[in-house]
Amino acid sequence: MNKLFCVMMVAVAAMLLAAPAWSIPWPANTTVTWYHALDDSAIGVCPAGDFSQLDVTVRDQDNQPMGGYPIAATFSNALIKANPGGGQIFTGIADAAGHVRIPIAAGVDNSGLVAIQSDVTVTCGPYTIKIYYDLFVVSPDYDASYYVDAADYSVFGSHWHINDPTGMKDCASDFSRDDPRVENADYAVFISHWHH
Ligand SMILES: [Ca+2]
Ligand SMILES: [Ca+2]
Repeated sequence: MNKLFCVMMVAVAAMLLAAPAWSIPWPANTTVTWYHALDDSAIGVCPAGDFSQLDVTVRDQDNQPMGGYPIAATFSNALIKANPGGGQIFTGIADAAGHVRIPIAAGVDNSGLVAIQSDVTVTCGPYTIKIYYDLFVVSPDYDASYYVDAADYSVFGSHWHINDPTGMKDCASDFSRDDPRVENADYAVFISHWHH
């Protein structure tokens, strides 16, 4: 082994020893929750992004916040349409504390009585940190026109006083979920998003 090679190997070893460990999102130190979910199985989305929002605090293996990292929520169901653009990916950047709250500004192209379902994959850069399966997703913007107006009101009216179709909290207009019927509490939620 020649002398130059030995010197290079020593230099490389020194660099590796000095290099900081990669920071990766650590499941036990990272939290992913829904802010203003309807319940454990359902979220609501609105073109203005002020219905359910994804709340993420990402910390690494040393419990240090991963500030500045891109966070993304990708929905599997193409009937969910982001405002603007119509895609299914919603993004944010973690702040210095590793936290970001991502508005899901979207409509859902579904005028039917039964709510659609979607998987939601949450990533931090290249790392998947959470997957929600078969989440119910409802919206007062039933035609994904990115505006809640009379056309949407007529769909809501067509669901009025109907029970959840299968008794599994899956009606597309059951926004409040305290009562399985579409009733006053659901109307109050719908109208709070009027002209959004
Ligand atoms: Ca609409
Ligand atoms: Ca209800």
